[in-house]
Order: sequence, then structure tokens, then C-alpha cells
Amino acid sequence: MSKTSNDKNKKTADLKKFEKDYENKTLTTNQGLKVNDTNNSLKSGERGSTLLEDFLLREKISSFDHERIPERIVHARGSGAHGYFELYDSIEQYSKAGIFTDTTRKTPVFARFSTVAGSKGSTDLARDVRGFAVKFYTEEGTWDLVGNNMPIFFIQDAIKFPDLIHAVKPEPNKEIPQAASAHDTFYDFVSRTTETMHNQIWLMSDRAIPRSLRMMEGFGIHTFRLINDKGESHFVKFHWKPKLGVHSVTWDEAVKISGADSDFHRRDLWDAIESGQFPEWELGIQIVPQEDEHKFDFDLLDPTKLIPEEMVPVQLIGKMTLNRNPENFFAETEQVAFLPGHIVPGIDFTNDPLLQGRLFSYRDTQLSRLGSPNFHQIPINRPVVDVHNNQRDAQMQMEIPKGQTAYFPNSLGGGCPHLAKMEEGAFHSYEERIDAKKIRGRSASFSDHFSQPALFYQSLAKWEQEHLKEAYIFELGKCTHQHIQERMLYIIDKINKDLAKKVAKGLGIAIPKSIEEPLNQAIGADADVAKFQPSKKIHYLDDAPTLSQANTKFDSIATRQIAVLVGDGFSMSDFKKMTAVLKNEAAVIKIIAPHGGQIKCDEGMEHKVDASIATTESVLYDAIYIPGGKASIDALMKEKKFIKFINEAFKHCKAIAVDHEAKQLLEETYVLDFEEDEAIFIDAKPQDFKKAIAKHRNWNRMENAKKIPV
Ligand code: HDD
Repeated sequence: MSKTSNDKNKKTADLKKFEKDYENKTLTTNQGLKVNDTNNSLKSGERGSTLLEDFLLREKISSFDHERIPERIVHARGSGAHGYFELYDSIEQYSKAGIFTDTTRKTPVFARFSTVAGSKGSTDLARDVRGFAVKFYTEEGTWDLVGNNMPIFFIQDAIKFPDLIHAVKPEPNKEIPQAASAHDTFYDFVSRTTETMHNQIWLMSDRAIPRSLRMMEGFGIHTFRLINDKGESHFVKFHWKPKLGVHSVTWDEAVKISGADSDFHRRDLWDAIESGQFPEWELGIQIVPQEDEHKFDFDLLDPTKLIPEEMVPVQLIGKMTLNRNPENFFAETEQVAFLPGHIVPGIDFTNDPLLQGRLFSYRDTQLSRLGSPNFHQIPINRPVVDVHNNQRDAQMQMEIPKGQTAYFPNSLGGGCPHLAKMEEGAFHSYEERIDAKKIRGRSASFSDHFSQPALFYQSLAKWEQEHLKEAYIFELGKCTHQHIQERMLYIIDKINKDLAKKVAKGLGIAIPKSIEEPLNQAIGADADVAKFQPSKKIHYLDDAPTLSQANTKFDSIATRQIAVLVGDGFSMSDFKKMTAVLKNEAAVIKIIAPHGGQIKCDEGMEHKVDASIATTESVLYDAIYIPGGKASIDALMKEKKFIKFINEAFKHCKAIAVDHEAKQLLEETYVLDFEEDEAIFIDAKPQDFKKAIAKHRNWNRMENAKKIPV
């Protein structure tokens, strides 16, 4: 039982019924037979062959042989946690859902964050979209909000999802590359499917390499409906805003973290919860009244478009807190099944063609992944309210449905389970008026593929644009076919000419003036870009500052990992003065020394070393502090990896503070080669160092950082 459990949580109480404790228990077979030897098989004599009769061996090995289930076809790599959701104020004017009207509730949740393309064991730091799925165990049934950390998706119609995923997954002939979009098939596909460009450019941005799962936004992406008790509908987009702000690592760090600790995000989430620093996100909604459906330049049903917050502000309506780690990864995080089709009265779908297809896919996939339509009976998937219907049997039925009838209507079962009345909270689909021909096609209102990618790029800070450009050069540089690179350059040029020029320079090829094959092969043979770029309307924005991470929160150093580099004889007074301030703000102090075990300060006391320099890397920390003490600095100078450690932190624009003799160590590095750096501190006030850590990175250092050859 983890120390951060929340016993009042109704779902936690439900899960407890299924938890199994092994303390002081005797080993048995699955039939409860006590076993006194699980190390030796039954043999015909000491050196003889093993007997088929050995049921103990058969049960143990056979169970092992079958312990894997298929990993998720996408989002296989993920980490989950339990928590709860609280509503600030009722929004009954929009929705009748209990979760949105009852402020006294603490609705239990289970959240799972994931990468998309990689396998279950792949690195957390892949350049990728992150899944952001939340299961709300509400009093009216389970609601799943299955979103991502980017507000838009690659494609407009679910029928293209298999193509997108086949293109981004490892190439089928050689199963390369793992957890990476930087390869030919992905760019071959996206350069022929221009609707992908908006999500594609977000994928090139820092959003695709978060510092922490706790420091990323989440989005429901689709336009959903909220339905109030009068049956009125408002369009809604859901947002999750992290309390710690939105922060990312650099690509160089991501690559190195993948080697140093490929579980970096999973560990970070786990450790934060275990230490009582519970991750929090506020839930926000953008509301569009029914009558404003056609007021935008884009179609609300098009999932490749966002509604800029500058047009429709996000109202924060509640908060999710994750306060308990799972007891068992497989039972909870692996077996949890999210379905966009899980909604409750007060929330409904729109005709977004991507959402509509998802409503089929998720249930379908659980059948092969979890093996049975009874997957809702698995503890993590059970709603916190009773389930009664006439669905029966199938593999792994865990309940014993009583009675003679399993059909409706019936008289023999007393008419039960009986139908719910509307006043009892029965679900009723929104009665949208439809008058249409059946067609296989796409609305012309979906055909603007370039305005929003352009808006995104224009809205970024200079340093974000620089990172994005480098990402394109890296990704396209990994493509081996020049015609694919050229197509991409041609398209990037339609988004932003300056960006295309810089990427072309990095690739060493020219931007083609024209392309021979049609621009978008997915929705019709036409190379006329103008058709995909409708003229600006009155609501068009040139800049949407809320899209930039430069405008996120920079007010906390809670859970930031501070590497404190010390050798024997380090100055205790320096150490105390600095770490007291940092600890007070809930930063995590990690003592790194030339050796493991204990390290002595100049006052003769022993301190536990968190990591010896041989076992750790600079990229795992947010900032460095080095206290004085001559003997300590002499010891650090002897171990050259400390120099690399500091140079790398400098390269990654992190805050570095040194006191007294520790300045000598900086002289061995590149740090002092550059004048005036607002995040380098020599004998400075701990408060100033703290502020620099809260800023996450000193991006003003970027040009100097590029000159560091590590
Ligand atoms: Fe999906 C899993 C998010 C489009 C088909 N998706 C999955 C997960 C997330 C998303 C977060 C992992 C859930 C978990 O942690 O278990 N997917 C999205 C978003 C989309 C989207 C935000 C667009 C707005 N997905 C999408 C389409 C299809 C799928 C269009 C199919 C037509 N997604 C699946 C799936 C998965 C899945 C194959 C794999 C595992 C699972 O469902 O449970 O059914």
C-alpha cells in the first residue's frame, strides 16, 4: 500500500477489495495447495528426466508462458496514477453532468500518460505526441476524456488512422526506427497528406519533448457538446492546464536522457507522488454557443484546428490531483481501457469524423488486447456505480448473473432490469437536426491546411522557433529520399518562407519551385495551394501568444532536481544556506559525489550520497549547485566527468550556482568564457538562484550554448 493512498476515494475503496497481500502467507498453487519446493522439478531419479506428472512445474511454467498480452497498438508506452477531480463552481448553465454541477464531489480519476509510436519498453523522451487520458469514475457512470498534449490531431477522418500509424511506426521490412518519426515513411505520408501539417509542426516544437508529464497541457481535441437540463447544447473544447506550467527539455538532452534513464518521465511521476508533491492540472473549457457554430474561419468539427484562446478564453472550472501510485503496473496501468465512447448525461459527441471513428476503434481494440467483452469487469475498469443489463457470458465472466431471464422485455424476471426514466438520469442523445445526403467525402470547410500551422509558428518565441527549425533539420535529415525532403520543403515554404529557407540550408538542398505530383493525394488530385488556404476572415489572428511556452507559468521550483556536487570536506555552511532556501520551496536536493556511500562535510559529519558521478548524468537535473570547501573542490577537479557535467548543464541553459572555492571548478569549464549570464551565480543570494531555476531555462544563453562542444 503506497503511503499516499486516499481511502475516502470510492474507486480506491473498490480496488482495495481486489488487492492481494502476500505478507506472512504460505506459497500455494492456484488451487490453494501448499507448496514446499518451487525450485526443483519432479524427476525420475536425481539425474533423470523430468516427469510429465509434475503439475507444479506445469502450472508455474504455463502461467509464465502466457503472462503477456498484446501491447496497445498505439500509446503502448505509458504511466498512470490515481487521483481525484474537484469542481470549483457549477456550470449547470452548460451541462447537467453531476461532475460539472456538484461542487461537493471528489470524483475519483485514473490518468494515463503515454507516447504514441514507441513500444511498451521504449524511451520516454522520444519526440512524440503524449497521450493524456483520464478516466472519471462518476456517480452517473464512467466518463473517459482520451486526449493528447497537443490541441489538434494529424488527420480529419478516422478512416486514415491506420495509414498515419503505419507510416510513423517502424518501417515494416526492417522494424526501424523505434519510437521515432524521423524516417522516410512518415514524411512520405505527411508530405502527401497536408491536413497533417498542423499537428506535424507541433510535433517539431518543444511540446513533443516535455520536461515532465506533470509539466504538459492536455486537450480533449475534438469539439464535444455540453447538454444542460433543458436539453440545450453548447460546443465545448476541454483543456488541462498544469499547475507547474508547460516546460520542455532540449533535443540534445532528450537524446542523452534516453540513454541515461529511459524511464525518466515514469520515474519523475512516480517519485513526485511518493514524495507527496501531487501533480495538479486545472480543467478548462472553451464554450461556443450553438448559434456561433459557423462564426470561425475553420470548422469546429475539424480536429486539425484549435480555437485560439485569444478568440474564446478558457474558463477554469476544476482541478485534478494525482495522489496515489498504482499498486501493480499490469493490473492497473496496463489493463486500464479508455474509450472516447464512455460519456455521461450532460456530455455528448459532435459529428467530428475523427471522433466518430474513434467511437468504434477503442472498444474493438480492447477485445484483442484484453481478450473479452468483459473487460469492464477488470478492477481498474469497473465503474463505481452498479451495472445491470442483459449482456452475458464470454471469456472471463467474473460475475454470477442470477435469474431466468437475460432479455428485455420480460415478465419472468419481473421486467428487470427495467429501463431508466429520464428523471432518474437516463442518457439521451442530443437531438441534432440532420437533413443530408449520404456521401463519402469531406466538407470544403475542412480544406484550410496552412493557416493554423502558420499561426502556431508565428506565435512562438524566437528560441522556440529556433528549436523547431532544428527539429525539422534533424527529422528531414534522417530521410534518405531527396524527393521526400523536397516535398516537405515545398510545404513548409507555404507555412513560413523564412523557416523553409533555414531548413533548406540545414538540409543542403533547394526549396523546389513546384512539385510534380499533386499536393494532397488524400483529398483529391490538386496541386493548387490556394485551395487549401482560404482568404483571411475577420476573426483571423496573426499571433496567438497563448500557444507559446514563453507565456507559461514560471513561479515554482517544486520537484525540480538540483544536483549538488560535493567531495569530502565540502563547506557545510555554504551547503546549508543554499539548500535551506531550495528545500523550503520543495525542490529536490541530490548529493552527487566522486564516490557512493557517505561523504564528509568540513564539520566532520557524514552525508548520504544520492549518486556517485559514475552512475549519473547532468541531463537528469534541472540545476547545479557547488558549495565551497578546498578539499571538496580538489576532489571534484580530479574527476573529469564533473567538468563534462557542468559544461552540459551550461549547454542546456540551466542555472548554475557556486560558492567560494567552487569558482575554481568553473574555471575548468566553458562557463566563464561568456560574459553576463543571468543564470550563472558566483557567491550569489540563494533567492536569485531560486528565481533562475523557476524560469526553467535561460534561453537567452542559447547562442553561447551552441558553442559548447559536449
Ligand atoms: Fe487513439 C489509444 C488519444 C485518435 C485508435 N488514443 C489512445 C490513447 C490515447 C489516444 C491517449 C491511449 C489510451 C490509454 O492510455 O490507454 N487517439 C487519441 C487522440 C486522438 C486519437 C487524442 C485524436 C483526437 N485513436 C485515434 C483514432 C483511432 C484511434 C482516429 C482509430 C480510428 N487509440 C486508438 C486505439 C487505441 C488508442 C487503437 C490503442 C489502445 C487503446 O486504443 O486502448 O484504439
